[in-house]
Amino acid sequence: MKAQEFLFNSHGDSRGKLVALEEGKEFPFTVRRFYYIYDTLGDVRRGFHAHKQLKQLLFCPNGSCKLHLDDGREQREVLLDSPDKGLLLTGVIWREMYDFAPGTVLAVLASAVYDESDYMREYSDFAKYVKEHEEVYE
Ligand code: T46
Repeated sequence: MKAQEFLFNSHGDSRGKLVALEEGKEFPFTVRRFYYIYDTLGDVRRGFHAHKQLKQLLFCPNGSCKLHLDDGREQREVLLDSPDKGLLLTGVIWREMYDFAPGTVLAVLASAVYDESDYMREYSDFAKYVKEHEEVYE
């Protein structure tokens, strides 16, 4: 699966901590968009889509949430529960976000501006697309 969980380098001292995210280091694309999700409810899932081209780096600067990932072959659950944990998504991956703790902010660096035509919001469309583009996994 083209999904990678990793820890950011956190520069800590007696004043607190600082994380820097750089193109070519923490993410392999130019950032064209930044967005964040907040005021979520613990028992409300969201997402339910896959992207055709978009690459993203996700992290929670505050709070925590889980992600259900599915690339059509493998499924995985990821927990983002610390500001220094990142999740890099570079493949065609169905995602659902859930179990949001109160006060969570889910932040996303993205490789393209918003384009609804890049979304597959029906699981059947995603499954068909993955079958038709199997070479993306090779
Ligand atoms: C993703 C997950 C992690 C915009 O107008 N511009 C934007 O850049 C975005 C991201 C959304 N919107 C609009 C489209 C919808 O009317 O905001 C509304 C909520 O978006 P959506 O239902 O797609 O939100 P999520 O939480 O299901 O998914 C979002 C991102 O859309 C998606 O790229 O990977 O967060």
